[in-house]
Amino acid sequence: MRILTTLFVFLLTISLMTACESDSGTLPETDQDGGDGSEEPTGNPNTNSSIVDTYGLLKVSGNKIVDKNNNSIQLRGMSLFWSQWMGQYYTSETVKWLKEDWKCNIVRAAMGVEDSDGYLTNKETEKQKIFTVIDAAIAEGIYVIVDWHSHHAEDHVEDAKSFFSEIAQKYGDQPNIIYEIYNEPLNVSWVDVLKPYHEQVIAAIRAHDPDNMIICGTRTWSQDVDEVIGNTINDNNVAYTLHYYAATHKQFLRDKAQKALDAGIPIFVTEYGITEASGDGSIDTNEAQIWWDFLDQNKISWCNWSIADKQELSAALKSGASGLGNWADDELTDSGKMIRAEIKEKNP
Ligand code: IDC
Repeated sequence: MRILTTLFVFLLTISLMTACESDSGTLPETDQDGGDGSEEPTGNPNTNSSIVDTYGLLKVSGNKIVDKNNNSIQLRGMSLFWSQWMGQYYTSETVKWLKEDWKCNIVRAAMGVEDSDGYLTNKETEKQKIFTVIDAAIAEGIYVIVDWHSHHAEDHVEDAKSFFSEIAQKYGDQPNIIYEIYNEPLNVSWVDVLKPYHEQVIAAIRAHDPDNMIICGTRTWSQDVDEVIGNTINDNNVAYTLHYYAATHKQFLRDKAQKALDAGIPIFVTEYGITEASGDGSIDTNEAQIWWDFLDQNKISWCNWSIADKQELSAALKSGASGLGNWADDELTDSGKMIRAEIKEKNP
């Protein structure tokens, strides 16, 4: 009898152990390594995985931006202001606040190039600000656009090549990085000036980073996306910038965007305002909504201009708002409040 009891206890123990082992084998696994394309992105805020863990490396596919599992996605976030004039917001705390409080899943670091005290005169200082924002975005698990904020980039091709080459070497293995290699060209030819500029800078990036997304500016302050039709850049992860200011640019610009989309051109709105093109003047709430509907219908990602406390209507912050985030509601401007509400409502 005693032997039988011992045998029974032994068998019970074995079967319990086996049950435990097979249980642990079915625990959900997190997929943070690129995945095999089989699961839906959830962006679930209740899990510990970040938006970049979930979506991974972004790619263009037809006229859409897709995640690592080939699901189309739309990002919404904020552009910082010219780095040389609003350096106080190029901090890890601001990036953290924009993610946690505003629910931004992307930020744009707008490195001023030519104008007074820009990158061309203060290379190390301006570059360090961009590094700070990139490092913060990586720590927070959100996307970051590295923007060559220039209107004359074709005059400084070698500088752009060496800057982006350095960024690609340092950060090219991180899925967070998106390169915007020319903010807003003026009235120069796509075929003769802009396309060759982009091709040279892209070659410098691709020498170190074969796959992160690169966004190219288009003629007339990045409005003429339709000029790219039939003349796209030969690289498999390039999108094109469309910029608008809702109180100035209306249906005519959506028509241009639609024409490009219909021709399979992927568009990324790396910068827009709900004011006039000056960044000031007036806010057009009605037109802002029409644009948001258009962007949502077409799953176009965007960043709003801008995180700044300058006295102008497009600035999101009131004068003196801290560079450490933690902004109270009454430190946000009308634009800041509207944009924050839109991001919080729509982002996962
Ligand atoms: C504007 C700033 C303004 C500054 C000006 C300098 O809002 O305070 O004096 O730059 O050029 C853009 C540009 C962006 C502009 C913005 C508003 O990318 O740099 O910022 N805008 O004019 N394109 C269309 C509008």
